[in-house]
Amino acid sequence: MRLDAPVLAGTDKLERCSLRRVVEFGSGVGQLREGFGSDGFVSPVRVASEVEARRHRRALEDAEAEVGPLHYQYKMHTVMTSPLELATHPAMLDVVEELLGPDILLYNACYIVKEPGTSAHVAWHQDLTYWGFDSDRQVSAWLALSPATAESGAMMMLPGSHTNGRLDHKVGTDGSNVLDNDQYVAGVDETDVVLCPLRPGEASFHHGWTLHASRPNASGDRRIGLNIQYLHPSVRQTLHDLDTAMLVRGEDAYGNFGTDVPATGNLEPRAMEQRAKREALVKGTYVSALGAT
Ligand SMILES: O=C(O)CCC(=O)C(=O)O
Repeated sequence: MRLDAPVLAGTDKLERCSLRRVVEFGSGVGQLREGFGSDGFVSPVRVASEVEARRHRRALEDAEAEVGPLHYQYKMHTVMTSPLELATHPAMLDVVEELLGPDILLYNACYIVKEPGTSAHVAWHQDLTYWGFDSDRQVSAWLALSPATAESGAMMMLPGSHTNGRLDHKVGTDGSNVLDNDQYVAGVDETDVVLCPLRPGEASFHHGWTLHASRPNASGDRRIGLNIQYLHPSVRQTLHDLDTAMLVRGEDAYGNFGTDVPATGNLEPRAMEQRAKREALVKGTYVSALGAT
């Protein structure tokens, strides 16, 4: 495993850090906006109950039993009703509305699964570096479907890093970095890192320039999250004219994206074929967007 950054002092420090910034939805939307504006993320926010989260985990695992691993596959909300339901959950959209405004496009929903006892990890990176968008009116959500803890490799965020804009990314050759091009930001100072532990059904929300990463899963359970990206409709794709999204709240006065079709069933072959085509297009453009060394 290569993380290209100093080793953290220990999980105690991480857990203490995380307690400084507990935000419960309902404690005041101003607080959400304020935390997001100053830190570049808010966490944890309860979006679904643990019972609901268990049901959604089962939906994923039933699908995996049918078609194999679904880790890091794009636009899963176009082929399965469970991620669509979560990505359009009113509690989820209420938070996104506070952060992005009343008009919301759903761009992507993608499971990120770190199996127990593997070296899979996520290196320090910024999301917006490689999506090709012309603006940062975007929010990333990460909804836990199993416990995300210090042991299982919960996400770590660097508060305030979103104010520095785009940082240089390198492209590595480490197969255990979950990211598509093994991209990473080198030499991140982890002194002020905040761990974002989540119970099933809780979510974190981060800005596209926020530096974030996660360690391997050393627990006995799978660490499963649904990663969801939302955009303001004014955002434009600069790499090509073929990108798609789905209006999930408010209005789209811009028409910058083609339309993703929401899943009406599970793993329906035509929808799966379309999803695979979209994924090939998106992933094919990332390398040029990355402009990494
Ligand atoms: O799943 C992880 O640990 C990292 C996810 C991530 O990079 C993201 O949600 O943007």
